[in-house]
Amino acid sequence: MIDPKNVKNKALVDWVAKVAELTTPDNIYWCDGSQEEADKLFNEMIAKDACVKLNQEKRPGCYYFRSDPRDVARVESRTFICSKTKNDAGPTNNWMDPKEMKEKLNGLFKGCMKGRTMYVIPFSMGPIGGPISQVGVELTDSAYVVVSMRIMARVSPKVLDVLGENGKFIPCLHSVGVPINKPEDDVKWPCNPENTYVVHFPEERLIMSFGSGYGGNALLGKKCLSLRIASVMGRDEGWLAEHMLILGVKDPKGNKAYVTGAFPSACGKTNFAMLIPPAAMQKKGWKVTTVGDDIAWIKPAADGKLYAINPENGFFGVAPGTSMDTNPNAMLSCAKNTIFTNVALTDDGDVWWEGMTKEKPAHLIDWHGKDWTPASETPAAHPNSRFAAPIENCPSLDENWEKLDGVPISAIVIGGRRPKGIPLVYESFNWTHGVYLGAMMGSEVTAAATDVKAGTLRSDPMAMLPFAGYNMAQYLGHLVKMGKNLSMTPRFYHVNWFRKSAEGKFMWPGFGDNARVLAWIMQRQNGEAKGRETAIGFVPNYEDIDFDGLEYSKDTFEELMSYDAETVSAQPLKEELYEQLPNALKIEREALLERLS
Ligand code: GTP
Ligand code: SPV
Ligand code: MN
Repeated sequence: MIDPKNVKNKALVDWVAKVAELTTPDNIYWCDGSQEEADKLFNEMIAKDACVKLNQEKRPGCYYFRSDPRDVARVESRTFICSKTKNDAGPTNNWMDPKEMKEKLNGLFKGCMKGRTMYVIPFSMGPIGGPISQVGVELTDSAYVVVSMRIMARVSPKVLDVLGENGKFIPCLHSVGVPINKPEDDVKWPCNPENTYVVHFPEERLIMSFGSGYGGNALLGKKCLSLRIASVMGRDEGWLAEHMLILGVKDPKGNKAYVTGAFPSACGKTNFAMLIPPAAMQKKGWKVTTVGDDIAWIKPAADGKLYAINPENGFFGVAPGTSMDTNPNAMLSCAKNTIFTNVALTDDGDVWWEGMTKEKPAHLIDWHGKDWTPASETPAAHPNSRFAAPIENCPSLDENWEKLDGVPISAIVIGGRRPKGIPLVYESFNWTHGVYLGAMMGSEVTAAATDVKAGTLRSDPMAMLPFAGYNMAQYLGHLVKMGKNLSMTPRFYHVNWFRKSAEGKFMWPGFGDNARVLAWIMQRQNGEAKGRETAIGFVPNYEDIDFDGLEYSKDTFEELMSYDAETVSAQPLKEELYEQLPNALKIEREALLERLS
C-alpha cells in the first residue's frame, strides 16, 4: 500500500478527496501494484466466493472469475463521447451535452461506494516515465479491476514519482454502481446494467464509468484512455492512437521490420501478433515477434518515420478458439499469473474453453456456474470469455517491445471478417488510398460487444468505430494528414483470413499460415516480391506466395484472390459520415469506381 501522506501531487489528492466525498466509500486504499497486495485482494475475493483459485500446480498464480451474465462485454450503446459540441463527437458516437451528462453521473455516483473500499490505482500506459507514455489514475470500488489493472498496465508507486507535485494525470473514475446498504447487496459480481454508462469528456481528458465491472468498460486504461482519450490527444498533438497490434518480422536474410495491424474486436489481432510461421518457413529463417496485441500509439519522429509503442503491459485476450494448435504463444502467455473470466472450470481446477482441445472434457462447470457435459446445448465458456495475462509471459516477445521511442513501422495491415467478395490480400497504391481502404473496412460483428448483433456485417473504419474519441470523419482526415512528409511511408495491406467457400468453410487455413501473406508484404517492402496491379491494388500472383509445406492449389488461390466489384466498391458508411469525409478520400472512391468500370 502507498501511504497517502507521501503523495505530493495536490491535484490528485484533491480529486481523490472530492470523489470520496461524492461516493462515500467506507475506506480508501492506495494501490502499489505489488504481488502481496494482489494476493491479499484475491484472498478476500475467494473468501466471498467471488473468485476461484485455480489448480496451482497446473496454473500457478492463476485465478478465475464468473461475471454476472448481464455484464460480459463492452456496451457500445452506453458508451458516450461528451465533447462540448455534438459535431465533435461525430455521426458514429453517442453524445450528450457534457453538463447534462455530468449531472446525471453525479446523481448515479452519489453514495455509490457505500460499504465498499475505494481503490486508488496510479498507472502508466507505456513504460513509466517514457516520452510517449501517459499517466492515469483510476479510482474504483472493484477489487477485480485492481488485480486486472496491475496485469494490463504498469501500476507502481514510481508512477507517482513521475507525477511529482505538479504532473498531469488522466482521471479515470469507475464504480460497479451497487452500494452495500444491506448484506444481500454484497453479491459476487456487482453490476448495474440498467444504469451502465461509459463516458468520456475529451476536452477535460476525463473518464467516468458506472455500472459495469467488465473489461473495456472497467479497466479504464485500455479502450477508454488508450484509444478514446488518446485519439483526441493525438489529434491535438500530431500523433495516432490506434486499435492495432504491433509485430516484428525477420526474413531469411536477417532484415527486420515492424508491422501494425488493425482488425476489429475478436478478428485476429492477438493471433496475428503472436503468429508462429509454418515449419518450412521457420527453417528458411522467418521469425515473428510480438510487441503488442491490441493498441498502438504511433508518432512521427525526427527521421520522418512513424514509430509505435504498445502502451499496455498485458494481454486481455479472447479465450475461445485459442489452442496449442492455433496460438501456442497465447497459451503459454496464460500458463501462469493470469486471470480468467467467464471460461469454464474443469474438475481438476483448471480452465477450458471451446476450441482449446479437440476432445471436449466429459464434465465441466460452465461460465454460469452450472454443470456442463458435451451433450449440453450451450457453450461452456462465454464467446467473449477472456484471459488477462502479463506480457512478460509471452515467449515471442520482441526484444524492443519496451523501447521508449517505439519501433519503426514499415507496413499497416487492415481487415475484418469478410465471408464473401474480398480477397486474401491487396496492397494500397499509396497512403491516402490505404486510409480509404481503412475507412471502408467492415466486418462481421463478434461477441466482443453485448449490444450489437453478432454475425451481421457492419462498417468499422480502421477498427475504430467503437473507439474513436472524436468525429470519425475528422479522425480519418487526421490519418490522411499523418501520412504527409514522411521519409518512410508505410503501405496499407487489406487482408481477409475469413473468406468462406460455398459450403461455408474457411477457404484459408489462417493462423500460422498468415505468415505466408506477411512474407509477401515484407518482400514487397524490400522490392523483392512480384505482384501485379489490379483495379483494387497490387496483388500477389500464385508464384509470389511461399506455399512450402502447404498444399494449396492455384485454382483455390485464384478463387481466394478474386474480388467482387460491388463488394470492394461498396460505400458502407452512414450518409452523414460520408458527407463529412475529407475530399481526398472521396476522390479515392471515384478513382476506384473509374478503375473498376
Ligand atoms: P480483441 O481482443 O477483441 O480486440 O480481439 P483480437 O482482434 O485480438 O482477436 P483474436 O486474435 O483474439 O481472435 C479472435 C478469434 O478469431 C479467436 O477465436 C481466434 O481463434 C479467431 N482467429 C484469429 N485469427 C484467425 C485466423 O487467421 N483464421 C481464423 N479462421 N480464425 C482466426
Ligand atoms: C475489444 O473488444 O476490442 C477488446 C476487449 O480488446 S475490451 O477490453 O473489452 O475492449
Ligand atoms: Mn481490442
